[in-house]
Amino acid sequence: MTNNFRSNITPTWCPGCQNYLVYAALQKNFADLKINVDNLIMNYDIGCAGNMADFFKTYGAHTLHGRSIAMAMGEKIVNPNLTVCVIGGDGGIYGEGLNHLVAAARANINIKVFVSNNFLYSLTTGQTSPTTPKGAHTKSTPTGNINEPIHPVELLKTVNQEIFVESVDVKDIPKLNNTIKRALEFSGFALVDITQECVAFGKQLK
Ligand SMILES: Cc1ncc(C[n+]2csc(CCOP(=O)(O)OP(=O)(O)O)c2C)c(N)n1
Ligand code: SF4
Ligand SMILES: [Mg+2]
Repeated sequence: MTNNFRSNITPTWCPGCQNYLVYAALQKNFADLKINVDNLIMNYDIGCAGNMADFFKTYGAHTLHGRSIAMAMGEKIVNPNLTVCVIGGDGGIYGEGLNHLVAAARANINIKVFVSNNFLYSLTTGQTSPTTPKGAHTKSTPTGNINEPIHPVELLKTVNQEIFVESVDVKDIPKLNNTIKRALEFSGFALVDITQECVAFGKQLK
């Protein structure tokens, strides 16, 4: 079956949202690698990034906040022939779902996790996430964030040195495409941390 992986629903992100770049890069790499859409399953977390659920035309599940990796692990265990992907935000993957991220990395299960890391809970209009810089004034920390941010790439490298784990700035398009390609080709667990600025609520981080 041929497919450009895109549904006929127009994305509802804010104008200029950097999730458009992630969406385009994933489509390009699925096509370039000739990934069989019949064997592709996407698991979406909750949030602006997770809303990609409506914009891809593949098999998939729009899961619960923080639970997309748990779904993906189950799918891969049941059918190892599937290409199993996860798309989510820093709040869902590094906060509510961090235990699942660590478990998947420890098991080196062959799923591909793509995180739109915008350093905020954006869908809910800009509260702190685990990657929000210390001192940042956000809706949930009006006097400044008192917590140190976590560093997901460094964290996962301490969990398992056999896995693929890299961070890339969303605006570096060649590197973004190359990193996604290598993650999809890797024969085990892969995390691509895609740093970006939420154009609606990110200004408060500066
Ligand atoms: C279990 C649960 N807790 C909280 C929420 C409310 N909620 C919906 S989206 C969201 C924030 C999402 O932030 P992130 O995962 O970083 O995604 P982004 O919107 O930034 O892409 C929250 C807290 C929820 N839907 N479910
Ligand atoms: S709130 Fe931020 S992350 Fe969400 S759609 Fe708008 S720009 Fe994108
Ligand atoms: Mg976020």
